[in-house]
Amino acid sequence: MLTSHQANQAPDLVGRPQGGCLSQEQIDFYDHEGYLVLERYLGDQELAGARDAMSHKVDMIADELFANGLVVDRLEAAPFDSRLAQLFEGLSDQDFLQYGRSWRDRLPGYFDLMSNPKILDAVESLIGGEVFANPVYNVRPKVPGVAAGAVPWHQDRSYWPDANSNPVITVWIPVVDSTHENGCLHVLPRTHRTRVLEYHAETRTGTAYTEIGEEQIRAFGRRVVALPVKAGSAILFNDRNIHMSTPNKSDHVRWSVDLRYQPTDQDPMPAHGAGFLARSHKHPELVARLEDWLEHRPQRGAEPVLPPV
Ligand SMILES: O=C(O)CCC(=O)C(=O)O
Repeated sequence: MLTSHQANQAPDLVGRPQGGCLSQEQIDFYDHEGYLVLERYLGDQELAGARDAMSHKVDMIADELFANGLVVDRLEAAPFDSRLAQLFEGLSDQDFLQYGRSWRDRLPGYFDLMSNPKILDAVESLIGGEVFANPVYNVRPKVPGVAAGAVPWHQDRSYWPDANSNPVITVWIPVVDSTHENGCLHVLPRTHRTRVLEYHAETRTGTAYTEIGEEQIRAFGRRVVALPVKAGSAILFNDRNIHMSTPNKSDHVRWSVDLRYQPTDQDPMPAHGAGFLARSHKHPELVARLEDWLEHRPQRGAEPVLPPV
């Protein structure tokens, strides 16, 4: 089924407030190319909470696979980056997809990462200091041999075509080194101000990822940029930037998260879950704490709801 949507042109690059940590050169690169790589932006300590949350989920999956007789060993001593791959070796894509192509569990480590001041500083440079964490964030275990690991060409906006939120900025962070072999991110530069292109749901992976046809990609006549980056790097792009990732041909899992942020005066997209107020210079007292997020409250305390700014 083909669908087509038009999105408004991007106001994200107009009248951007001062603040944040990016240099003018970095902002100019983002404005021009539609993405920005911050190499080794976060250290091991800053990733530790998310990594623990991922390990916790793998423990739960290992227990379930073991209980269902699908594995004979929980592989508790296996390294973080290969345990999930080893658990699913010999199992089917369907076995893997029972757990979802990506995860959105409410585990404290993910909240810590989404609230990381360095991430918010970078985002503030692009959209100002009133920052809402969009409900769509994904923890991605890209497991070798699982077709759902490779994400076809798409614009994130094709997942929320009717939302009135603009811009939504993705901050994509690998928790292990992301390489050509394990399926790094690829972008089509200078597509960030493009309208939302025609797309369809692909039928190869069992996930119905949204996909832009190859002819449309070729029509841009643009060189694809592969972005292999070290663990803890951050890749920023908006929800009209066209991107994809390749299959994992390594023997380990390419763990990553994609976090999303937008200005607070935009549609909070409740149909996708509860996001949260991550930073506010105007209302710092309302910034959500862990307990708010765990209770699906978008801001500190129960009432009133997030005020428009
Ligand atoms: O992590 C990947 O492989 C793809 C990520 C992606 O498509 C996204 O963050 O929108």
